[in-house]
Amino acid sequence: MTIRTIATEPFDDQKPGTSGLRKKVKVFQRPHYLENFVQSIFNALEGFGGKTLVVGGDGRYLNREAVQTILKMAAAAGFGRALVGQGGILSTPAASCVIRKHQAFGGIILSASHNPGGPDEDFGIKYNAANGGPAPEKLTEAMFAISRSLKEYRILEADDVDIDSLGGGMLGGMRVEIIDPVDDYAALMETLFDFGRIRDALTSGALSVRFDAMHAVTGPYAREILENRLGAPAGTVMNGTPLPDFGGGHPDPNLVHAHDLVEIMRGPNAPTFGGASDGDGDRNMVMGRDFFVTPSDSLAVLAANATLTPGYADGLAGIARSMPTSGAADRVAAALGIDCYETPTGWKFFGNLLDAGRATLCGEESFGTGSAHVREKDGLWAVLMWMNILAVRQETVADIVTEHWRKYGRNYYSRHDYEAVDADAANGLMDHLRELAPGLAGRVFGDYTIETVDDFSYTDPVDGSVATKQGIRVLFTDGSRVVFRLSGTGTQGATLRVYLERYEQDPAAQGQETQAALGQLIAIAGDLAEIKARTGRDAPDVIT
Ligand code: VG1
Ligand code: CO
Repeated sequence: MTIRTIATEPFDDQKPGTSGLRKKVKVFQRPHYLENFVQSIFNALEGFGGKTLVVGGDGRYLNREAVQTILKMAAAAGFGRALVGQGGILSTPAASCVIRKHQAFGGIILSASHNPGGPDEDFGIKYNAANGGPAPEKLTEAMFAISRSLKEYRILEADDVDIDSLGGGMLGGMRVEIIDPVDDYAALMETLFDFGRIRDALTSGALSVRFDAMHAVTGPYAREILENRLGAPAGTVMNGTPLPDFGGGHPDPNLVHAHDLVEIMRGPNAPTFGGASDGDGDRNMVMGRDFFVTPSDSLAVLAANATLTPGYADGLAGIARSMPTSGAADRVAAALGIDCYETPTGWKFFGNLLDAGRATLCGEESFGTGSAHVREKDGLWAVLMWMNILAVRQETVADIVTEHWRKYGRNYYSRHDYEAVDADAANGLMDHLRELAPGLAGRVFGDYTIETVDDFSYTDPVDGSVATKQGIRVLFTDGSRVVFRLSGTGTQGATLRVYLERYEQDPAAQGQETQAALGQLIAIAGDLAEIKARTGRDAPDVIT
């Protein structure tokens, strides 16, 4: 087998976003496009000779072909061993788990997460470091810089590897091991949660569950853990076979896209608990009977109840949440007397806090929750933590959450997304807000008075790195907020995200419908940013 050096031309658009490089499949299918980016990853790394690389993805269209290319390039680059999920499958949290457990140098995960899959949809690739977490910005910037002047890549000339059969073999000088994608992850979950207690609750009927894998990667994980290990009845996991196009849907667990589950949870004979996860298994949505839990509230409730689960029985070191996530968790942290960190959007900003032992639980409003057990957000982990808490407390989800509000207050919260907006219009809207910002303090809008307006910037308390322009925050005197940000994961035009939050301490006023409770703030956001005039949109595409 020979290593070939292929001459190539650089691309100028291989800049990783919030979570890796995401483009249309057709872009990744351009000659050399994938290879160039993989070589840029390797060129940005040092000292991996003879070390282990983990490779897997969410099973979407192009996953299998990309795995083959990456293996041949990893062998050419000098990796000593590759661990590959059988069939090319590894959920994002499972990849993080495997990297850590097997002390790999790093891993490449193939996914565009909750974005649709298929020949005309999205593909993505991201690099995770030895701690199992997303490459920090310094590294993704180095990859991007390299990609802009790359002149050649190296690839082993070899037959494709059989990635469907467990076992090992050599690919040039690199050993390839095909591993069960679920084993290591399921074993880790057993160390964190009381499987016996959850099994008893499921058997007695105190707890009943449906899990929607949305035709994406968590199907095999949820079947093994919920049905085989915890004894939930067959059929508990729905849409459980990963499909290259996710059955044509958006594998995004929210009230809009996880409609199969939502219908069941709102229907007659609903189970006591429902969960769903996204394309690559790192997001989660949780519901009780006819009761939706916002991701921000979920983080707060998990934090407040963490000591009921074996993995967190000794308490939490701290909590971290992304800036747009509601402040519900901050109130729990204050009550527990632990630190709460506010980071920019994207899981990569939690890595240092987790590595340094400063935070134990982390969360994002975008249906992402996780802990120090891996370095990614983890959908099934959140579902299992809820199940463990429900098995112990034996109360309904609705009762647990409304009691939480009574104790800590309720943070009414919603995100409005305007998708595939003209990029210039979206950037113009953000510039307009930046221009307005200095003159806004003290302005009164209905019941609300603006306290300050800023563009969020973050200094990492561990390594001192600084991230600027992370979202425009309009902060009101009563603690309410509106945040404006442009998405860093879209593949078409720009997506404007408007985050709205209002705090309500009075239990008598905690039962309002969310959009109604936020009505004034929604109107203020629209006026300030001139959303309709600038985007041409009357209403958001997705409200979560
Ligand atoms: C979105 C979410 C962010 C999340 C990111 C990756 O990013 O808002 O919270 O970390 O997706 O999640 P953006 O830049 O589009 O707002 V996933 O499950 O898509 O990897
Ligand atoms: Co995801």
